[in-house]
Amino acid sequence: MNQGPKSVDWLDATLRAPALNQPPQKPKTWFSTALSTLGLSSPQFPPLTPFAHLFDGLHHTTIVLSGLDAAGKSTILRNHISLDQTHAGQDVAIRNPLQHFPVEVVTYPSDIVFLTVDAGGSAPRNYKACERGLIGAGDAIVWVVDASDRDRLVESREELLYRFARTANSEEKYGMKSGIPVLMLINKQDLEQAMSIEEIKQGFGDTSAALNGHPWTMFEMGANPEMNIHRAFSWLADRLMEADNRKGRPKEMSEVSGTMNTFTKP
Ligand SMILES: Nc1nc2c(ncn2[C@@H]2O[C@H](COP(=O)(O)OP(=O)(O)OP(=O)(O)O)[C@@H](O)[C@H]2O)c(=O)[nH]1
Ligand SMILES: [Mg+2]
Repeated sequence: MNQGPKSVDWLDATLRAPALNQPPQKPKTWFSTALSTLGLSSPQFPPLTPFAHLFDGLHHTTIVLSGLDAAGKSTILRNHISLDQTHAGQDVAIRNPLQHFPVEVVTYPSDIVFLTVDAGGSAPRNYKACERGLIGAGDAIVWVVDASDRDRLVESREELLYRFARTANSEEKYGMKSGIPVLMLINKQDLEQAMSIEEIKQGFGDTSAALNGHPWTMFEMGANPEMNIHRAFSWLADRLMEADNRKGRPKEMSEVSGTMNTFTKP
């Protein structure tokens, strides 16, 4: 979003610091500068994908993909978000903003950062503290749910609500920025044992109270994951754009506009 440096500057800086799995960039020489001025050197970023174009107009935004382990966060990052169209995830950087808990990060040229954070219920206490720091850096949360994992649906719901219960009841707010959009992605629907969207909705129950004040929606990946993930992230990009616009307007107007709760079936 167009708001310049954030209050969590130390975290922001490390998320954008050189990645653990990538060699440091060579310093620029007069020759390489001259080549790039002439457009003859290879660009630092590959061309944007249709997915990446969904975020045109946004800058300096951090989107956190969270959810239980094995929900499919890394796969979504590599297959849909990454600019590497071979799906090899060449631009997926491993960063270590909080020490001991490396996260995967994809960064677009306009400084839109996507990162994956595990939300395992059995995670050690110090992991939870680190995760809180990462969620606090987010301008949006994407909560990934494994539709084939019937046994852990309730756990996924509880973990999501746990983070938002803090939002409602405490000043600390799980470190989360207020009113950020929440996109629930129902993944792995290609698997035979996957639950139907109706079962998922039932399992999650009424989350409206916990997510009060946050624009949120639930999207299924369905038979055409590519198309549906575009629709889902297009919803998210629109909400982020709206938030940017609201920040630019006088306070009274942003208060009138409020937030909406939707339950979208694409
Ligand atoms: N059938 C199917 N398998 C998937 C899908 N998405 C992910 N998987 C598989 O599920 C497993 C876990 O996926 P990951 O992307 O590693 O999950 P994750 O959420 O990053 O897991 P952690 O890093 O452990 O938190 C892998 O074997 C993936 O290949 C999907 O849409 N359909
Ligand atoms: Mg992963």
